Amino acid sequence: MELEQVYKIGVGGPVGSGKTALIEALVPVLVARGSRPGVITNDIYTQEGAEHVRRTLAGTLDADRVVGVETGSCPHTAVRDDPTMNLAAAAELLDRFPDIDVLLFESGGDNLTLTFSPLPADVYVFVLDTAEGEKMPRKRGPGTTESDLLVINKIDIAPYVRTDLTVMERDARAVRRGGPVVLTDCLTGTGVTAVADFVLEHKETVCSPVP
Ligand SMILES: Nc1nc2c(ncn2[C@@H]2O[C@H](COP(=O)(O)OP(=O)(O)OP(=O)(O)O)[C@@H](O)[C@H]2O)c(=O)[nH]1
Ligand SMILES: [Mg+2]
Repeated sequence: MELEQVYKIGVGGPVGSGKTALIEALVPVLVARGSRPGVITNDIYTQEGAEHVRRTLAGTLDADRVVGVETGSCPHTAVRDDPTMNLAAAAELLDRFPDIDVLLFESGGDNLTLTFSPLPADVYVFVLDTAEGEKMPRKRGPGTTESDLLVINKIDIAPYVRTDLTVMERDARAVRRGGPVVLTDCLTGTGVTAVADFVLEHKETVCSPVP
């Protein structure tokens, strides 16, 4: 399949919020629903994300369908300002596995300002987590307000980090003016079905042929 025809999911968010964990929880659901995914991770100097995904998804996703991009600079630039490295990695992955119909791009973890270039993302999922504090949505970074879907992850540890989940969710919905928000625990899979529902519904809109 050509890159233009493949449904592309961009996953961004602050360092350690659970982007990799979300992909690792989401891919088995997508596979169970008939998708044939490939994964591209971004880290500054390493393949940490890709190696983690390969280990966790062993038995579900062929390790060769996971590619690590080493951005060498601020990871934002590689998915927003100049996505050339990601597009090249995707084209090479599709050459090897032409059956891939969904590509997940994980941005390197950074801050609240990330947005994705539309080239590697037909749908943009931004991941916050409860340990960052319940004020995070109120800071209104573009990732929080402009993403297609906001995920608030690590709901399991909210009580231990004194985050009031009700407040965090309420503020997230308010700054997104009603835009979708899903609460997850990506280690147990809570909420991940709702993320899969959202991205697959979105796919129908994005990938339906122009009349
Ligand atoms: N308790 C809990 N821990 C989580 C959850 N999701 C991820 N973690 C843990 O949080 C840490 C960071 O998760 P990652 O998935 O690596 O986060 P990331 O956003 O990909 O990190 P970077 O790519 O380095 O920015 C790991 O130790 C995960 O096991 C969750 O829902 N609950
Ligand atoms: Mg990661």
